[in-house]
Amino acid sequence: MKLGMGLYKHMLTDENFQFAKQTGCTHLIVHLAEYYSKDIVTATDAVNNYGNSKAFDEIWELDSMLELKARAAEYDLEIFGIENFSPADWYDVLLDGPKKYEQIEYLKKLIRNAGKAGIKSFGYNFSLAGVWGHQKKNIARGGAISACFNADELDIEAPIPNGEVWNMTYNSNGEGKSTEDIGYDELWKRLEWFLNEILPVAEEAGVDMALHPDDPPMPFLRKTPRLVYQPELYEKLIKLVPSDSNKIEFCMGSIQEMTEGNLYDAIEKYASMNKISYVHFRNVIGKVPDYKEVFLDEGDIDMLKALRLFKKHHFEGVLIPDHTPLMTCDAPWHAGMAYALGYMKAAMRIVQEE
Ligand SMILES: [Mn+2]
Repeated sequence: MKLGMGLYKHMLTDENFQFAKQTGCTHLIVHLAEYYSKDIVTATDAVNNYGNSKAFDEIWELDSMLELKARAAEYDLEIFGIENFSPADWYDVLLDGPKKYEQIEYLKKLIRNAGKAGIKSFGYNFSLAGVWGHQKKNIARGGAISACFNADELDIEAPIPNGEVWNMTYNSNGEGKSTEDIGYDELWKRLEWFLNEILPVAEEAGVDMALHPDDPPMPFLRKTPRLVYQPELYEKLIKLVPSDSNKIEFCMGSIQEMTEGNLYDAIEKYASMNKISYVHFRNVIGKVPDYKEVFLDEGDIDMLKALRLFKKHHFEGVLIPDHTPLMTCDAPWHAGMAYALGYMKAAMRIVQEE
């Protein structure tokens, strides 16, 4: 088990690498897609999304990845993974649109670049509605600002406008394929096509393709189906296209929010199959359709019990805090992260010494 931190694109600074080192991290998961730059805890609804997505950003070039890797190495940090494609680079793969053939070739290039840069994991979220419908409220302990979801407080059937997918805008003229009238089977078929294309490249590059579960794990959102909204649906993913590179970005928060199954059983099952690439170590109170993201030590999950199961199955990947509540001070995000990472470091030591 390795301790890591996730950093969004605008946070890939020497100062934050130093901060990661100071909190005891040895690894990083980096985001190269552009989102959360104005507001880390972002409320989205039918009117507000995560903003415009930029295609073919040069940050995805091999030289940029190597430069990032070298800068992180100056602080003894290894970049374990990249999290998420930019919607502008793969919207027609998700939408089965006319550009999917050229877009998949570009995605293959990005996976090869990651492999050449020694980056072992690529987290992705195969979703039409994406991470959507969170509200920003003072709901964590002591009134800390955090994300929450309550299906009764928003229009979960609000359709996705054309030109948007994955909760971002890829074409501000409103042109693009509709997301309506797509069934579960059709979305799984699109995922299967994507995996058949990308997994041989990922295997050769030595990169895990790690699927994040649906966040929020609703079966249907904005009139679109969702793929992994119950823990057992990961088994469907694994069987869909068998490959050593077909893996899971195991988000404990999202899995705990699911209505069926049990988080601890899911760790036992998928860790024993060696299918977990890296972990979002996050805690929550409640399940869909009503939950809130909270501090690691105030949620429904017994985080030490979970860690013991990762240890039991010899999990060797990275654990990162995912999101944390923002703490009331001059550096709300950094304080929240430092709190989470200190907790994780101590908990990992306790479990590893048992
Ligand atoms: Mn997550």
